[in-house]
Amino acid sequence: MTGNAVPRLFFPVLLVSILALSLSPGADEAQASADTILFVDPAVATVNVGESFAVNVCIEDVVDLFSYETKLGFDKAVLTAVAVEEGPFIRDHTTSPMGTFFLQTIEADFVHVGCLTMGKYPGVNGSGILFIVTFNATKSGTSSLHLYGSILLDSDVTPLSHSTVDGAVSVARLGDVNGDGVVNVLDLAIVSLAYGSFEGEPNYNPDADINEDGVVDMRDLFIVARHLGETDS
Ligand SMILES: [Ca+2]
Ligand SMILES: [Ca+2]
Repeated sequence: MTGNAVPRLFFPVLLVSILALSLSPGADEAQASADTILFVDPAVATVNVGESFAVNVCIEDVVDLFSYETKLGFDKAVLTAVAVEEGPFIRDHTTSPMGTFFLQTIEADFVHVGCLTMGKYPGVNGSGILFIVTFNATKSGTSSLHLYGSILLDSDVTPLSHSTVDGAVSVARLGDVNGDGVVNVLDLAIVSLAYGSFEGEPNYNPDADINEDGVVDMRDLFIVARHLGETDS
């Protein structure tokens, strides 16, 4: 009925499997792939309140990636996760005719993602996109996009060593020139002080040039006016 049923069952099973593997002989021979990086792309995103945007979670320089699991945390005061979809890295490159089994849960402040190659087939080498998360920006502020609890497995079901690099998102309210969370006469005044100025001139203010076309004019004033009264609180 809901998409949550399978993943909720799956993750404990995966954890038990990994626990069992870690107790079995030879499981501590983790392959040293010091250069493998799990990272968020883009590293820094800037969006406006009300916009949705997507980030990729990517892998770099991996050898024999068979399956993985990770969480991606975010600030629920600023962002809401709305969708998670599988990326092409394993899905499009695995030699398994059964492909992959991809699963995800969306929680208030993190997404939990797992992917299995189905059957006994080699893992995938190289770099690419593991999955894509779509967010809605709900309020102005900043949020880290924090990768944690990540486990990468090779085709012997041995954990692969790797590092992680988080991303960050800055959410602005369009028209909130001074960034105080409300669009009001203060923001209009900042635009009017720079009104008529071109980039490079002394009274040009890049914050007031909201559409970033190199001049502060009626277009910028209209953007503020259109959002007048909007507030984070
Ligand atoms: Ca303001
Ligand atoms: Ca402008």
